[in-house]
Amino acid sequence: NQNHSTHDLLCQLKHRVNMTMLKSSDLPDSARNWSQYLPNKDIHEVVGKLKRCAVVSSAGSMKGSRLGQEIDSHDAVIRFNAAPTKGFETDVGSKTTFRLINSQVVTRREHHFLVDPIFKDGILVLWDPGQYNADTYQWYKKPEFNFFEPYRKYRMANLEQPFYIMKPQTLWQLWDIIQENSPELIHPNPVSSGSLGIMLMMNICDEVNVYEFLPSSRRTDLCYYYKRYFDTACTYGGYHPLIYEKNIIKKLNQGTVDNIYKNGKVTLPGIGDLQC
Ligand code: NCC
Repeated sequence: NQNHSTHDLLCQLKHRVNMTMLKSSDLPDSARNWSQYLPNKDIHEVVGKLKRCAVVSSAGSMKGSRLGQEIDSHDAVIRFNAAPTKGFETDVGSKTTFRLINSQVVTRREHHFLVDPIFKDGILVLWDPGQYNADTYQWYKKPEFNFFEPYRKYRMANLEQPFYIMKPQTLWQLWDIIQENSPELIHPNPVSSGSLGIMLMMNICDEVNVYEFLPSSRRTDLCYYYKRYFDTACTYGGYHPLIYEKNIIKKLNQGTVDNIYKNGKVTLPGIGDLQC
């Protein structure tokens, strides 16, 4: 029975994917020089309970969507990495409540993380992929990108802006559930920022509208709405198990197929109050 399995899947996501953020006390004392800047306050406490939230994928198919107003009508909006709003407001809106960034954004020169105004809006959440099954200590000894120093520097200069780091286990907890719900074996590469952002919003909001994660009829090889770069892997996955991530989201959609086709829009329920 379809409803039963959807409810089951939501309960799995609620109970097995830990969306509480990293705290200084999760790390050894030797990490103090940067871990002391981790927020003490739980992210849920900082944002409170939100009703309607929007997740804006960076896909090329956002271009020409004219979804900006609809996106901004939400109580909170999450965007990814260096995706801009300036100059693209008609299609992607201008509100940024959360920005989820991977550790490359913080460490690679080209992003000018410390100075680019793009990052100054909203609550920042950073993630860095550790090895599957690595505990926090192992991850801290061997992160994928060494973000500790840029994190410390950014925090020192912008202490009033909340800036969280995801626990390294969170993405693999989600990966496990994606694997269990997929018909074939998936290579254990990290899930994309998109899926992590959707999960975060489902934990915080009552309703989550996701735009152009499942591509609409505007689907295109253009990777981003903000950059001239063509690669189908951006939409269907190469490194990230994107196609499997997207299949799960499709399963959970409470909106219509027509809305996916026209707006790339999927409506997901919040799981904070879900009874399991
Ligand atoms: O591409 P990226 O993500 O920044 O996109 C954010 C999220 O939007 C969804 N997306 C994007 C493009 C597209 N055509 N379809 C989509 O559905 C995905 O869910 C994606 O996660 C990442 O996941 O962090 C990623 O980051 C980039 C890159 O590191 C950052 O943009 C910073 O430059 C990765 N690209 C590379 O490393 C070259 C990308 O693989 C995933």
